[in-house]
Amino acid sequence: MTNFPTTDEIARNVREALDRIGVSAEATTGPVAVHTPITGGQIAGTFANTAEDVDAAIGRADAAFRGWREVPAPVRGALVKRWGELLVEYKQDLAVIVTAEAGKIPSEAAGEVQEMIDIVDLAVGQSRQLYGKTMPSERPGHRLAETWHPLGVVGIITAFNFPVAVYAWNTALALIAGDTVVWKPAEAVRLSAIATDALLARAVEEVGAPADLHQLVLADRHAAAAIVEDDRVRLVSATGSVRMGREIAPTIAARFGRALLELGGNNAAIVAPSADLDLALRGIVFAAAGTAGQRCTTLRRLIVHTSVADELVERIAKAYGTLAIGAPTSEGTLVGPLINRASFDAQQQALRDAVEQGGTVVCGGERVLEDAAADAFYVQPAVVRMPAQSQVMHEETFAPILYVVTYDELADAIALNNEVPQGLSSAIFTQDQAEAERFLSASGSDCGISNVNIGTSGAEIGGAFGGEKETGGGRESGSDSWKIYMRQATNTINYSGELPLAQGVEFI
Ligand code: UN1
Repeated sequence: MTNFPTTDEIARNVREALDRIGVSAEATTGPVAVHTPITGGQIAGTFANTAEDVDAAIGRADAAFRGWREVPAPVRGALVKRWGELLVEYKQDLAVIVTAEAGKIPSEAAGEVQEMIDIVDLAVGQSRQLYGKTMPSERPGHRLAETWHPLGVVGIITAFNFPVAVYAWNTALALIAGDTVVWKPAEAVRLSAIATDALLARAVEEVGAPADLHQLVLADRHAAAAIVEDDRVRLVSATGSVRMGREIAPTIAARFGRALLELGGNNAAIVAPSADLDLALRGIVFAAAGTAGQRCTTLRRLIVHTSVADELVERIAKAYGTLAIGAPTSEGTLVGPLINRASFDAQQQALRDAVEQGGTVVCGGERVLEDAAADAFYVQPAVVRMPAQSQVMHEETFAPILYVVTYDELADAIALNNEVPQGLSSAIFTQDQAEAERFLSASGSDCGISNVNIGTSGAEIGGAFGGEKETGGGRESGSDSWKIYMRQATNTINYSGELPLAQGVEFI
């Protein structure tokens, strides 16, 4: 049984962290309540922006873009670098706020801030590497080249579960690309957003960049609709549910805006007969129960070879029995709360559906610590054996439920991996290289992330992050994702003094 902090203690810690970061008490004492999932109590209040405010914010970001796009990219990098230094300095404070608002355990909250620092490093380097290609022209005395230019205002919509990292993935690259940003964070995690934005504001001021190049709007989706609808927002980068993606994608497409969508994940791991089960066990438990099952990369489906299924399931259940569940602020806690009651209700419904579809709950699933925190929702991570990959396994339930099915042939396991509508992350545990390669091949996993001997979650920022099918197709953070934040221009320069037409066309 863990010790529970009082809501007041959490609020005090958050206030102190905000003080150090430089966020005034006024900014966090508005009429819209901010709750902590740790106790369910209210820790602050914020003001809500109206649709008019959002419109004005887009206008300011658009005006700032006119100047920012002229600033040389490496100089833009200097702003991002300073932001990164402040993130290093206030890492602990930001992590405290993330823990309070999202319920993450401290090492995961600090890890999330580390992702911000990492993407900043990458973006600063990238600011000197916005390479365009030069290719031979088919005509004499001509040069043919591609140039990358700033795009415009980027609208960033983020989810509660990674309240700061996903914003940083987008913002660090958008800023070095010469774009300006308007951010709509999830309503549950507004303090994390205010703190992150305050650190960026400080960096902007210190390096003398245009103050309006970042705009934070604390608005619900109705008030923030302009981010999706307004032509001035050239790219909308949105992380959230498939339902949200279905709603916004047609609107953005109708105005020929760009969309970068990071929607649901329903990630699977295959465990082959040759797998190192000790290693697989650790990988599975972190990926399935870590962050209380609230990552888009969380492991939700385990596809285990029949020959090792019983042993592995027993060992997972045993390991689950040792996981410390409770207030993330208590030493040793590994599994914190679900974000709210709706999330708990969805978890309960999924378990009922699983049982109805023939599943057997091996362990977990029940609500715990209700006496200690009546308004918070802690659950025991569940393992459910399913007779087949039925409907409930095709849906993403944002809670720690791990469904297990078995297979005999690798081809069937890969088919199960790919059968669901989502396509974010996937993994195989095997010591058979040919099996691993088949899983990674063109006819293997259809996901944006495919791993070998490592779980589905916890990706590094260096590789592009995102997934296929209902996951939305977007890629953000590392690799060459910077290109989506820029527009490409192809330039043909004629220094021949003649005017030969391409493809040998003859005219005047
Ligand atoms: C998310 O859950 O929205 O790979 C992002 C991971 C993290 C990011 C998850 N680096 O689990």
